[in-house]
Amino acid sequence: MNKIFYTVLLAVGFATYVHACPTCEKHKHPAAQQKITEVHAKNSVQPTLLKEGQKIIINDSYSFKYNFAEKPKMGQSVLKIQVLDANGKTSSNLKISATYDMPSMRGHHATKVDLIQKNKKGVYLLPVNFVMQGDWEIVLTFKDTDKNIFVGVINLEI
Ligand SMILES: [Cu+2]
Repeated sequence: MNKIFYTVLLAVGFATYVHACPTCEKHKHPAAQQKITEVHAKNSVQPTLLKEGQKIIINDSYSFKYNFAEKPKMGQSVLKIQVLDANGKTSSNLKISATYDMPSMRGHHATKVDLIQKNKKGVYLLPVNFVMQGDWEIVLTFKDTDKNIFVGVINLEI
């Protein structure tokens, strides 16, 4: 009987120790970083967390900016992506694909766009259908010929 008691005590003690462990990966990283790690597991390129309106460097030849045509809300929104070449001119040389979903209920609204279409000005336009309120994640993958050169993640709340 005593043996069992001490075994249980030891197990509880160990569980408490593990939970409080300061080096534990789970507690060290903020939520956004955890999401990024999940995305990373599916891509060979290290994903970058993106911010609307900011210039994001892809490589020596390309950079891009993104913004929503209007403040995203329930229903259809349009994400605009403008790729710039080394001279700062709009470029439509890259292929961009996208996936989007709700991280809190992964798989339920998972949507894939294999090739984002461009308008006449060479700006990429991604229609995103936010069918629920809550947390959303959009993953953009940029390809030069057939090689992935950049993966970006957008996290937003609807
Ligand atoms: Cu949902």
